[in-house]
Amino acid sequence: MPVSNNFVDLAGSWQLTSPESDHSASMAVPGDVHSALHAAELIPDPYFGRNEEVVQWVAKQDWVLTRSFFLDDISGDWYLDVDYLDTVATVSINGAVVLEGNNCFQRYRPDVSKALKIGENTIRIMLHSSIRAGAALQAKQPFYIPYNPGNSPIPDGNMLRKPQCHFGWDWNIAIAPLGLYGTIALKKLETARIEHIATRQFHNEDGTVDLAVTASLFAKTQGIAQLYFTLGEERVRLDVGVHAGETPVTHVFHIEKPKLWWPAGSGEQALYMLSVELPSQTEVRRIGLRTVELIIDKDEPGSRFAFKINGREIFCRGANWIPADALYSRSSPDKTEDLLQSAVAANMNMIRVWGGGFYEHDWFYDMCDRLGLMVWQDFMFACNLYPSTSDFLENVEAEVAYQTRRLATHPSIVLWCGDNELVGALTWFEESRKDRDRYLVSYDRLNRTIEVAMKKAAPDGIWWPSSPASGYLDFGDAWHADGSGDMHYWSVWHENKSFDNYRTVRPRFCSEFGFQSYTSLPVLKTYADPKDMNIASPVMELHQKNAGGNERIAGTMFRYFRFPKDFPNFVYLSQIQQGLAIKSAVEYWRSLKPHCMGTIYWQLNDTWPVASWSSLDYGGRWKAMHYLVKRFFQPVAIAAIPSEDNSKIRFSLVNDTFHDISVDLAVSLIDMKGKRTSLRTVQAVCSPDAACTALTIDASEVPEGHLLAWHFTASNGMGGQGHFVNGTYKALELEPAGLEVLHEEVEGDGTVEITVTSQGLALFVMIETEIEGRYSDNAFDLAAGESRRIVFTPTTPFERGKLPEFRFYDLQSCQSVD
Ligand code: BMA
Repeated sequence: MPVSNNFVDLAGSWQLTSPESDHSASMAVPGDVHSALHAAELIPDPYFGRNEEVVQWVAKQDWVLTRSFFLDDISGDWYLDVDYLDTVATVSINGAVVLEGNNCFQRYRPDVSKALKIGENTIRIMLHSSIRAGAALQAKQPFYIPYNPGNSPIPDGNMLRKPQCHFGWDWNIAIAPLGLYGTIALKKLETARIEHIATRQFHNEDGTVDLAVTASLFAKTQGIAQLYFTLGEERVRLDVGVHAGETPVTHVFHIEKPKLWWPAGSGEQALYMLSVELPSQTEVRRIGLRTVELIIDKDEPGSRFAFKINGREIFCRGANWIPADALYSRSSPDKTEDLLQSAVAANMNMIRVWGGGFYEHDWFYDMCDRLGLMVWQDFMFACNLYPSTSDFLENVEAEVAYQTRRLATHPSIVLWCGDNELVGALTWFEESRKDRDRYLVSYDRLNRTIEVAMKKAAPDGIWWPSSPASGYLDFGDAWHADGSGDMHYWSVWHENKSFDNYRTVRPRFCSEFGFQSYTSLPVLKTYADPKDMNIASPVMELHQKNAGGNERIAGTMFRYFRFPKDFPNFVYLSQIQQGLAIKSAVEYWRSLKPHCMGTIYWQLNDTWPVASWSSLDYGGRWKAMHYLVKRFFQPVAIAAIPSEDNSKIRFSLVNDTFHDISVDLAVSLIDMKGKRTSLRTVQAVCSPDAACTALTIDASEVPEGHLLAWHFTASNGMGGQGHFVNGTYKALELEPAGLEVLHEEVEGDGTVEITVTSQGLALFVMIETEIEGRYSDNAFDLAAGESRRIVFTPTTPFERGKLPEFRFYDLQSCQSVD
């Protein structure tokens, strides 16, 4: 336990007990109760089999956390510093209540001086059952506030300021976790403490930047605090007179030759180290100098929706982020960094921190700053209706003020968005359909509270009312109207439309659209026994949280493919199908640039092993789709896009770079034996930051029994290949590919080189092994006689001489029983 004369870190081992059952275990804090009970073997692994059902009792009762600590000096003022306390909690020290917490998204700093004593002290946190607390709050509402049972099988989560997906979601386990996921420390208040740091950037006409840094100092009484501001080499000391309450102190740094921060793929991620110090406290922030604008100028179909960074419009390529794990104790900065790196490795430059999870930890945004991932930051409200009573709104106001101030210095955050889908939710419940006025006014009170608090805390931040939203004070259907704002386009998945249907809309910015797949076989094996490996087994159904999801996956397969021969191939094909769905959308929408300026698919990651819309498995493996994402998000990309009547095929060339690009494109035909015949070669030029048509061909040029294929190289070194089937894959009389595989362990670096050669046509060749790691490419095509050398880099190097077993899938063998 790190102790100094002004600081006691209370993280570490606590005792967990329940006043309602005689369970007792030790719990690592920060951590969650379920993980502690599992570690103590009091509950089975909640993620395995049908254990979700077995552990339901945990959240139905209260839990108590206790520990002791020693103090030999209690002079002066002491406060408890707590954040990520989940959620309705009573904290007492030596029997005296010091805090009643009710918001997992607030930081609490109660004065505890009077509760302390010299010698041994005891701190106790009573975590009240969220299920009971939610029900009690619902009963007190002046009118019923509906929540979405389709997402949340555990009721009344909308009453509580904690991650909404804790109550279940259409991809999450429903176990209502509880615990403490952040800091818990006792600190002595010496003269003053730094409460917040805010920065404002002024980018001057002459190219210089003024960075105004404001530190808010909190004090209990008058005094003089020695404050240092340091930016790079420049360090200034200010002796500041503080008074009781908060005293803001500002220093302006003038930066003569600023290095700008850019999103990944558009330039460097230059970061300046800023520190603000008091003798007893040092706060460090990494500052990226950049300007952000959201362009929403009116135009013919409605209005634009484009992010401009440092004066340049940037097409946003990305995915939605949900919490890294359903249980906090199973997450770690390393695991999260791996997921975010996978986003960047797949050519993303933006993630959306979706409103049903957490405001993530500081280190999460530090990673985004470093990696160049722009963050669309939702406030944490999703898919429910919410109270608008004054106590609720006051709580929200404090939360928004705190979170905005905590996060606003991060260059990665480019947008603050009020919520996820709260406007649409007004149409989902009988109560709000019957009395839309009441619920819309209630919504507006909440939304307005968030907006005002956000703008006060970060006057330069960009506010967007909701996702999706057609515009400011526009409560229209942003699911189907594509003229303005951001769109959530779910007709293909939730309304069972064909993949072509993505080409019937022209979004300005699509911030959600998705298609499900099964999680990869090695991950399935972590929760299912061999007997459960059947798409309709109870275990598979429990690990599918979207009603009808398994049917949708299988039903879509019937439409496009011949049915796979066994369960592993069903899993494989579900991932190829998912990739093709999202590829259809992204390729078309990117080709509409600058009409469309962003595609953020649903969803990057998983919180536990489950069938879902994610492109990364729980644990971080790349599903087949993620390899496709890397290709269709490449800054310079070519796509074959059929016309509405399928009579023409247009090769669109997208250029997200700031330079002219010329591309050599070779288009060929491939027959079912894999024989390639050249059809056309063209050179096309695309101006900076644009999309154009490189070539259009008549569909009649592709004879029956042939695929259209192409490869290209671009003047900036990028390149790629692809194929296009005019019709469905199931109509193709594919012949066995005759794959030959050679693998070699590479001396020294722990990687494996795999060379795959095909005698015939092989589509979507996918390599898989039980060992975690990344392939240099996967889900690729081979024509007859072609080879590919793939490098497999295991996450942890395996023992020399013990090559793992690799499995190979391809479309033909997946569908044929021979
Ligand atoms: C969107 C999201 C989530 C959900 C997803 C899939 O609307 O905002 O609520 O998980 O759809 O249904």
